[in-house]
Amino acid sequence: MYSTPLDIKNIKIKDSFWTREQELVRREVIPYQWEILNDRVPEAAPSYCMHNFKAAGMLNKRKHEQGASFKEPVYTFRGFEALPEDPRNPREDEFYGFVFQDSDFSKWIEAVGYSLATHPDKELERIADGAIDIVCAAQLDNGYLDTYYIINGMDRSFHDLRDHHELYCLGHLIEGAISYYNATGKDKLLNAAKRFADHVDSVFGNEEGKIPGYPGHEIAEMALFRLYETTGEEKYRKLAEYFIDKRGEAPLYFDKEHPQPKNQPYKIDYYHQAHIPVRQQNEAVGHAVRAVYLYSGMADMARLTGDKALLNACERLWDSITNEKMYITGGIGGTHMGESFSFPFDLPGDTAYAETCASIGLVFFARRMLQIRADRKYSDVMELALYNGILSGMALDGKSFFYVNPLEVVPEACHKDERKFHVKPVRQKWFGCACCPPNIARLITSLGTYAFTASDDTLFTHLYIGSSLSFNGYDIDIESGLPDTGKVKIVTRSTGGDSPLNLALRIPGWCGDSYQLSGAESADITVKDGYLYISGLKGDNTISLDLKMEAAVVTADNRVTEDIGRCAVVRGPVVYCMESRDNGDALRNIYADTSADIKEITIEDFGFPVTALEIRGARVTFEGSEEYISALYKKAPVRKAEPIDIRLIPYRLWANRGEGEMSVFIGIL
Ligand code: FUB
Ligand code: ZN
Repeated sequence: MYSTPLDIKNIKIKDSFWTREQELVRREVIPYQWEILNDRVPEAAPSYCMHNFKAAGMLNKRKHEQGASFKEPVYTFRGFEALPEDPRNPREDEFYGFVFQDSDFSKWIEAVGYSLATHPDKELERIADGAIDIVCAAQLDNGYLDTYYIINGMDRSFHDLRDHHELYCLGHLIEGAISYYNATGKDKLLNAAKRFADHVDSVFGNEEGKIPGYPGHEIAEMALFRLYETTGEEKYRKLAEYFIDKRGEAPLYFDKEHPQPKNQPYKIDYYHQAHIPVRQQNEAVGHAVRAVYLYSGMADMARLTGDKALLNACERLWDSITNEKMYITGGIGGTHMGESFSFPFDLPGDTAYAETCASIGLVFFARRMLQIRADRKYSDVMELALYNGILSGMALDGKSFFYVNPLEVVPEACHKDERKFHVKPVRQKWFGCACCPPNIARLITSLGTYAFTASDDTLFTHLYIGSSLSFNGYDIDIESGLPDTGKVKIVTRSTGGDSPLNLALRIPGWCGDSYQLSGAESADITVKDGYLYISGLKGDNTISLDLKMEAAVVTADNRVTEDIGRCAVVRGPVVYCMESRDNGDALRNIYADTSADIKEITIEDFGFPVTALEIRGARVTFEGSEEYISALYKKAPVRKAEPIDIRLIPYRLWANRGEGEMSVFIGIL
């Protein structure tokens, strides 16, 4: 029996940890991003996002006014990121920014929708309605809506599916429109998204005269399934299925559009997960965000169609990622070449890509797998990514962001070594390619839809987040101590019905099945795939679940050569790291005594209490006495070990106290 996310309006999050993050997004990030979309933050890279919609709307208006005498722009390629000569004086009728710049609005409005669903806000709604008017004015009469081509010339639209992002923009537009519609009941943007989807449906497919292609950057697949589930209109589901079935068909569609670029450093068909049909895929490859967005769509399709071959492929791809290609932080994408997965077990820390969006996509994939079958192997990773590789993407004030989330940083290398230019030692105000910040915003505002799913008769709790919700005739209040303690309390109150209540509670892998349950004595209790099924509860109950949470030392599989002889320290779902601010520079010289007790301390460095850790160790150096060829190398080294207490902070908080070295992995003494 499949489960579905609860209506976001049904989940009131009141949590000692996540309320802060949600409020940050609501009060700071959403307004800040609106300023950014309108190029009103002087110290940040201009977005040009709303500028482009206005320019396209102006052209559209002119076209209507001039009728047949309107001269359509003739397409000339101006680069994937077009910039004005003077960044603060863009021409009002030109397109600027990345080819997918429209999607920044869509992600913003999606976050706005989730936020309004739980926190009505008339002023924000007024701003959003105004933005929607601007966006909709840019839409062509046939439904097409991508400002890059509307402004630059429609004659080449849908001619470069491999690199251009029209179908990606469609996907994000659908997601944003559904969120806003669900929150407000206003369907203007939803209708625009449907019209664009209808246009795409009329243009793409196997039928004679249609384009037999599919998205170069996946997301339209999962968005169209969602549009189908929102509207009940089969055509959207069929279109999504077509895109998924078509991918990987030989010969490669993208090659028919135009030959592969010469000297491409990575294999382009792998980059797009189009090397073979999706049901035959065993290994997660290529651009990591694209990959997990595709796999999310595949999981939707497997759920909606019962297609076993597709589900098996999803399971294999999940295992490929999590057993061979995932950082301990829930980051994915081992190489910046093509922002891609590398080969199995290649997980370098200092050149990691681990794009914030990729971890977010992993959460999308996990939730969809959980909807098919509750298994903690999915929810454990979902939680890991959330507390670590995703939250690290945003500063504590919500005003600067990481795109790349490395596991080791030496600032000088980031500044001087071209191989590490993608790794930033401090968060950036904004990015020309600003996919990550609005992605964080939409995820955090919709957190409740990842924490819980429900089948007809069972409420699944995948993440422990303090919340109130109702389900099957019960009001349910959840209190959670995570990530500080593993103490969870669930109070259920019958609201009058007589059906029993069934709960499925995740027992996280990190507690190693050490937990105590009380208050559910009257129910049937079974455990399956890491979920505790409490069935047949009646009336009012107070259930306590105590998940053992203690700091632990973890090592990577020996095939991760990068981490041989090194360890990481975790506590529950939280991964810790060293910073030079606490431990001095040259973190590679620090070694931990893994047999020592790990001390928990509370620190106030971040403006609120944070559980930090201390472990005994040493700063180890080797000094030789006699030069070998030059002063760089010495013979007869003598080991010096100065005992120290190594201070560790949660990885998500690194680089919030200025620039310095950071490392998740520590040498083992
Ligand atoms: O191509 C759109 C987005 O930009 C991708 O998802 C990110 O990886 C970045 O390349
Ligand atoms: Zn991104």
